[in-house]
Amino acid sequence: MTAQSPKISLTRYLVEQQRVDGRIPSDLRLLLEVVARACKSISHAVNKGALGGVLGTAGSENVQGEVQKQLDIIANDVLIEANEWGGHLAAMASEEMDSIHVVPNRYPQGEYLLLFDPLDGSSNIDVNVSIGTIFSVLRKPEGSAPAVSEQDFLQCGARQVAAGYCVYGPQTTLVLTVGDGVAMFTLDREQGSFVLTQENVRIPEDTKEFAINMSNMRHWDAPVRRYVDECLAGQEGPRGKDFNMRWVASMVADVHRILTRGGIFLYPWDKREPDKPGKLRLMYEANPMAWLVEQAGGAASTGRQRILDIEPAKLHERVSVILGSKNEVERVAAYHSR
Ligand code: P6P
Repeated sequence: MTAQSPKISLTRYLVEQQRVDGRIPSDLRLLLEVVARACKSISHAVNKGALGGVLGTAGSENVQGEVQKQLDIIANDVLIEANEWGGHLAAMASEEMDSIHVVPNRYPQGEYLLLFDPLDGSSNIDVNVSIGTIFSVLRKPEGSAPAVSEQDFLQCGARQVAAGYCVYGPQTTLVLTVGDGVAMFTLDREQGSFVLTQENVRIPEDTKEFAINMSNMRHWDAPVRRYVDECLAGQEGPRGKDFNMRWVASMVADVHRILTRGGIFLYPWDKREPDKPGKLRLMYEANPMAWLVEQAGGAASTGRQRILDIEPAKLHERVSVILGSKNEVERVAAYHSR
């Protein structure tokens, strides 16, 4: 993409993609454009920071038992309100809501199900570090009852029809896949629209950069411990090369870096809460990120299975996440199989 080439808006990109292979029916195009507009509103609220009186906690907890930030709730409300009226959705599910939100009877219902983490990385909001919105789109299952239910959402990640995130950082960038590669759109604040800035995103199969919260090292399982120890051993160790480490503690920021320059991200199961398979949520964090990474030539595993193959049992279930540069993810998976 050169500076002289015409600016391709998100709308034009979606229309032209629809012409190519019919992958984006008009209702799905409307859904994606509405989500993008909601992300613009969220970006505006986030960018105000202290000036908008929106920092700090809301004095409540979400279904995960986590303290909610004011912006968590604002972002959730923006996405709900933006997506209710369009007739493209049957229901929505959010990290910030215990149960699904069915489109009210005063609006027509559509065939799509939208899941989202409205503002991932909340712990970074008050310290001005990049955060983001993550979303996943499923179809309401064929032959399901007219009344949409939570059961309709329990589909493996391989059945997503669209997935993406919007990162609120130095730029506000929307990253999207509908199953034909990954495209990135940067918000042009002068025009107020998302403009295509990269397509056919590819993750290098090898990397020298890993992302993990090192403070949990004593709690990790042996395969993860072995992998990280070998990275830390560097040139003189079994990997024969030095590694760099990053940990933003905002999945959207870490994944955006990996999509941009490669790397491996690990948030594995650990002994702190042995009954939980991991910290991150399958339906609206791991699945959309796993599809984006695979669509960019990377891999996404729990260490023992492909994330997109997991058949969910609960809407808010958690999962161990190892994703990024294909050869590194496969190495960690191999250590789990020994
Ligand atoms: P920790 C943010 O709360 C999040 O869900 C992800 O965005 C991030 O990767 C992870 O948790 C950070 O967790 O334990 O390092 O604070």
